[in-house]
Amino acid sequence: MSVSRRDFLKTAAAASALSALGVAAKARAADADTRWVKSVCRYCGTGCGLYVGVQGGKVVAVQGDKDDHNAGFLCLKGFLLPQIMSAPDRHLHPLVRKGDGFQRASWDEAMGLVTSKFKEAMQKFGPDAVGFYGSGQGLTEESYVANKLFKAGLRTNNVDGNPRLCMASATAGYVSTYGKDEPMGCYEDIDHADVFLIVGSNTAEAHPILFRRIVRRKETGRNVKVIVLDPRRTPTSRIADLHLAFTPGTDLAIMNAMANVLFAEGLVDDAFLRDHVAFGEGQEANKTRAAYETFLADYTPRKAAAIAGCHAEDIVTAARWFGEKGRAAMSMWTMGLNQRTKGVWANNLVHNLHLVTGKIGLPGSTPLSLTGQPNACGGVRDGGALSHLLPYGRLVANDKHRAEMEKLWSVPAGTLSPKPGLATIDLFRALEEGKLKCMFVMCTNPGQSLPNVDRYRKALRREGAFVVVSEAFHPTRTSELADVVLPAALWAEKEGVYGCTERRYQLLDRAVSPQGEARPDFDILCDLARRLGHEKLVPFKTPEDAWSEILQVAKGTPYDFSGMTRERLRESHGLLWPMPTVGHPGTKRRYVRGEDPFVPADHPQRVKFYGRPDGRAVVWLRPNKPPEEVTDADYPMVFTTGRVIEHWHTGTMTRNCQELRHTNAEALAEIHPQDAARLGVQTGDLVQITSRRGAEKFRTKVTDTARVGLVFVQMHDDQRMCNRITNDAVDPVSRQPEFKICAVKVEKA
Ligand SMILES: Nc1nc2c(c(=O)[nH]1)N[C@H]1C(S)=C(S)[C@@H](COP(=O)(O)OP(=O)(O)OC[C@H]3O[C@@H](n4cnc5c(=O)[nH]c(N)nc54)[C@H](O)[C@@H]3O)O[C@H]1N2
Ligand SMILES: Nc1nc2c(c(=O)[nH]1)N[C@H]1C(S)=C(S)[C@@H](COP(=O)(O)OP(=O)(O)OC[C@H]3O[C@@H](n4cnc5c(=O)[nH]c(N)nc54)[C@H](O)[C@@H]3O)O[C@H]1N2
Ligand code: SF4
Ligand SMILES: [Mo]
Repeated sequence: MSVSRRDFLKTAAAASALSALGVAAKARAADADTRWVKSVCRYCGTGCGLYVGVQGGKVVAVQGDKDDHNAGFLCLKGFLLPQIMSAPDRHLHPLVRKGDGFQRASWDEAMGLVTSKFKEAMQKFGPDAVGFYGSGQGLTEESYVANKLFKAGLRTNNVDGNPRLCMASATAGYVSTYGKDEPMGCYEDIDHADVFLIVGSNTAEAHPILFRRIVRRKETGRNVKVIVLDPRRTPTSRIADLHLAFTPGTDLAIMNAMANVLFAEGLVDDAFLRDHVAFGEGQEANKTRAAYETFLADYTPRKAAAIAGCHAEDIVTAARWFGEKGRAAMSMWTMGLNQRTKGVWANNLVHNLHLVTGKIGLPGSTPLSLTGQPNACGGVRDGGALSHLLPYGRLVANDKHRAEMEKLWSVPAGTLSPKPGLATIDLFRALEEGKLKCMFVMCTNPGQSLPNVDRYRKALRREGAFVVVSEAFHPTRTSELADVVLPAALWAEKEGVYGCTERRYQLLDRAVSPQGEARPDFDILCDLARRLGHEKLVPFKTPEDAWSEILQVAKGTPYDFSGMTRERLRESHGLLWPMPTVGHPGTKRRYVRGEDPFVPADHPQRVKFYGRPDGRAVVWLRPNKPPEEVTDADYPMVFTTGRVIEHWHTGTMTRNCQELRHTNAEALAEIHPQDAARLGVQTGDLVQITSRRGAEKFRTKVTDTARVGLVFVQMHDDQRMCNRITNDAVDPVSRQPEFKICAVKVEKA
């Protein structure tokens, strides 16, 4: 079962070569005249520090920052960032729709039109007739201004964004288990872990530089084990000592069965359970440990294996490795858990494993949810730019929190609406129904990335709907549907803060001027605020002005990063909150005495889960439940979607790199040889995949990385769009859609 040392070294070398380019790697164009500006990678939530090389006012190169967590390494996408800056489809002038086409307009004309449409809609139909749809790729200052303008200025909570498609279940998982969002651990824990539980994460392709760090730990540590829970064989599972493959959507049974084994074999930490844990069901933390053990009795490894289509012995092995006393266990997960109608429950079940074993808050022992986008944590989750949130852990529905924000924002009491706004899918459904009249879309491409996308593409073009898109490229699958397309400055052309997976905040300095007439999203939002009469609410001249206010808004909250002044951010290579004073070193491990400033130095125990009033984290009794759509005679196969290493989401950026454009850019239907034989298709043949919602054609790739009965298609292709097929059913708590599972039929086309 365990990979031999020789095999491991071979696959590890291959994986590293694919994923990580070394410190010496610099783009060709760099030379002695190159000026280097400190920044952060534009792409994933790993948040690699880098330097942008500038010559003659142009970005010509990047190189990894040796002093940042990535130790100078970058993956291919990061390394090729310079190429996207002056791509032929860079969007450089405002455009306004004229019939089926667009006409060039001045900024004043375009913004004038936006202002009058928004004003008219609000006057006629009230504040909830408008909405903002943002992104975990915007800068913190941008998300902050949008959130403040719409919630406190326009007085609607219809502010949401693509983190709803991405991290909402992780957020709700952390909040329900610990009372507050965001991981307690850090990247450094990777260097101390003895066992990794990687569940629903293809780390090798989606977080390559973190994967490199896991590989290094496995190479250098003693008897380090990697367990991968993924229905497919992936580049990540190649380094696994145990790859547990199963029917998609059944891992809740597997994780409950792992907990069952931990209790049965005496691998739980009784003192930790007594001192730090509460038990709960539904929404209430009012159960006992005995009730939990009774609940688990139903999840024997044998029963779970029958549900999941895996081997019972593998579940037992996974539990034993995870639970072995004295060894540090670290879990990592991403969309395989979050993009599910039971996504929050799946998150709770990962936390349960750490809580029952007490493997939490120790070096190498932590549940670390990997964040997708570079600033989903910092800008949107922390900053509260979702429809139910206010900045830094505050809630729209909480009277005290609204009153606090009204005071901080100097607006009259009662300004903020107590009614949570619409979450992503509901927001687009309101557009479809004609209840939402105007939508501002910034730094995201919903016309390609939403599930059941044709439905929402129609909504975006609905008669009477007015859609503004701020975009760095045009046309995209969203901008082609818009009424106004504003040219956005891109990455190195603007300044602001990104916050990545491990609560690490970093400053991206502006390296070059925006091209054409492009403007930073920050400037666009401040201009919109002025035109809508909210210049007092949004008086900022620079992102730095907004940052000063953000420090005040975060002060005194569990996020407190008052010590992260612009100067400190500029000098540092990333700072981890909480960091309540300028002299504070930052916090690697939250909730831990001696590390977290909010745990008193004389606290009698090593951890304090202060996010909840009783200071306990909750072990939730979460039963196994099937996905929203299961296979049947008409739709006999499971359809799942995800990423490949070379491309980023809707491809607008990575398709603009020569080296990436022709690499893995076409979405293929990955089908197991047995299914291919049954369907009579071979690699290269065209198949049509149909769900209850829609259909798309793909060329086939016959591969045994697929599971029998499962089709995988990547999400990056703007021509063959997998989202015509995917399911827009959402988790009832997190409102995150089930991109990962739906039922389809596959036919030779
Ligand atoms: N190259 C690249 N990297 C990226 C991105 C990108 O676009 N390109 N995007 C970034 C973003 S925003 C995100 S959110 C992350 C996503 O990062 P990941 O979540 O790691 O990537 P995905 O490919 O979406 O899905 C991960 C795995 O979930 C598995 N899966 C499917 N169904 C199930 C299930 O029922 N249970 C379990 N346990 N697993 C299941 C799939 O087989 C797949 O291998 O990547 C980030 N990094
Ligand atoms: N089938 C399927 N669909 C999925 C997923 C999946 O796993 N499967 N994953 C979901 C997840 S996790 C995510 S995060 C979403 C991502 O979905 P999107 O956010 O829609 O995808 P991106 O391609 O990242 O879109 C970012 C857009 O912003 C533009 N842009 C780049 N920089 C700037 C800037 O500075 N300012 C402005 N204004 N624009 C800029 C880019 O050109 C691009 O069009 O997709 C979701 N959709
Ligand atoms: S791992 Fe992520 S952040 Fe790091 S270079 Fe690659 S895409 Fe950029
Ligand atoms: Mo994401």
